[in-house]
Amino acid sequence: MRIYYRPRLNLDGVWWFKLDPEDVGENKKWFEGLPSSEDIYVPSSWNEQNPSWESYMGVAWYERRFFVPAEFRKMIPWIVFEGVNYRAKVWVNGAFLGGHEGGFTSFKFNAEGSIRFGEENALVVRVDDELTPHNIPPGESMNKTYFDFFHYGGIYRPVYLEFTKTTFIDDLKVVADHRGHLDVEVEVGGEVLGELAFKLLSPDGVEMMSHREEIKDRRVHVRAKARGVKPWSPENPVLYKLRVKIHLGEDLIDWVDEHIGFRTVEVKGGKLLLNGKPVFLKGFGRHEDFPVTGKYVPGAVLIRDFNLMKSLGANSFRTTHYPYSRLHMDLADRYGFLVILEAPLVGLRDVHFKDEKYLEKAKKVIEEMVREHRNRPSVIMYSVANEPLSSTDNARGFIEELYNHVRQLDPTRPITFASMLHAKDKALGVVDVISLNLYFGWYSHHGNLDAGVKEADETLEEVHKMYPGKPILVTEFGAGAINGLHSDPPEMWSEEYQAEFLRSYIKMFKQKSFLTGFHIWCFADFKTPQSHFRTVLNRKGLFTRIREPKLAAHAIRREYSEKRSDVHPQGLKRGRL
Ligand code: GCB
Repeated sequence: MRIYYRPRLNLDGVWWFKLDPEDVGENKKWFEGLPSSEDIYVPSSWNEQNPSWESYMGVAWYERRFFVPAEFRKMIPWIVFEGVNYRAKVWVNGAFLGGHEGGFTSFKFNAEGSIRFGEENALVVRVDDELTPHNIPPGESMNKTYFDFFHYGGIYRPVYLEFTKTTFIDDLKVVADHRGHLDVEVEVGGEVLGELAFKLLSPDGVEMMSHREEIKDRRVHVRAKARGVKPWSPENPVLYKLRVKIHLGEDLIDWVDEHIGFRTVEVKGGKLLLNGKPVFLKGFGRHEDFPVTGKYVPGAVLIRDFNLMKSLGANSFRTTHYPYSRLHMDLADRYGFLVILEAPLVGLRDVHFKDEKYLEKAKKVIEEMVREHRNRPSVIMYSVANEPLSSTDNARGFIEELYNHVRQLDPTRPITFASMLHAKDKALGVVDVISLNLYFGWYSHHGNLDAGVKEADETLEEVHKMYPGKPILVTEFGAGAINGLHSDPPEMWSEEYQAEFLRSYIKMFKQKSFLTGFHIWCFADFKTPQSHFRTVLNRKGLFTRIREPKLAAHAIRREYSEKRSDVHPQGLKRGRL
């Protein structure tokens, strides 16, 4: 979690909006000001704000007017977008600032020279959410996607202006292990001058360490050992403050507090270790999805989600199927969740594995994701893809490229991807932890849970035999339930079938010592493209879309809050969350 002590101008609120189905706006110079408009709220996806925009896919324009105080005149104005789906082009007062492709990572532009101080300014953004097989994630149309979640468009994460002096902290990379080793790299932006001051503060504000040095280079690297630190863990998610300031003489030039946790993640002897001890992941696959706001989940709902997950005894989730918002990840650090951070590379197939350009684009997205979230103690693993059709050597090569890319960006965390092909997957050998999505008894053996669990059991054993040295994580298993639908005996879509499905799978998982955890698919119902096998929503949630519990939530509370030694044969102690 990072706090910048910089002047900030929040641009959340009502903006002007105009659809551009014929894509004429750029020729007609709409970037100088929209000719007509409707109201839209930012941050939030556009689709549900007006019934006629619900299934709109294509180009749309946004405009926002704002005032910049004259006293910021000597500072550099940055425009920060935390998330726009999918392509964005940005103008300020008619001047083009730049563009960005990719819906789930943030980007910013230096708006020096185009912002008017002490005056009104116009920010115009062209957003294009057209789906193509070359998008990340890929698809063809609203209801023909290679991924199973609704394709929401627009500026759906916060937008703000931030002001820095002409020397500033451009980037910060922190590695902090459970023994107190600290490795900090600061990238200085702008003019190289001044002095960098570091401090480590305990959770109650006591100074534990400090260091000052003159800035001679863009990159300042500090290694240190902090004594007596408490390790970060789900049981005790203790966050320390790494305070970085730039001084020039008497003046404070920039100031960033990074809230860090000291913890170590390793894969050793077929086990996933947290702070040197085996750890068992119990949790969920999830989505950023909420009625009306779409892909923006308001803070209050996120806090409810974390409290619900905790109350169920969960300690982990995967950011299925894209990096989540900064606020979402900040809460994961604070609530002590063990997060698998997933890249938005969902449903890749042969056309992608053969395409050099697509590989480059995938690497860029991964790099943006790693840079944005690499200092978080909650992120314990990266997932480079979900359900690639990786039964070929080409696919293995592609996953290997992604693996090596992440490895080089961050050598400290294990890497995985979620496989639906199991033993037939050629890329399992590449990664550190094997992740499997299992749906026997739902998509096959309809309504026959015994047969489904048996096949899931055999699949786990088969993959374990092929890769005996690797921990296996079940990244998805689940069944749909329409809330309020009951049946005895349990039948598909009833709350009872879902609860029984999860209980039977978990009973089988308890016999597998090579498992390092399981994530239920999924936490809450979420909107999907229309199709004959979805009822508007994907109903595999333990909670409805507005977070009301289904029967399975109660069943899982009992399963997850059992002593971990009962859940897991290796005798781990129960952690209070
Ligand atoms: C999966 C996918 C997930 C889907 C889920 C389902 O394997 O990873 O995105 O939503 O199955 O419910 O079919």
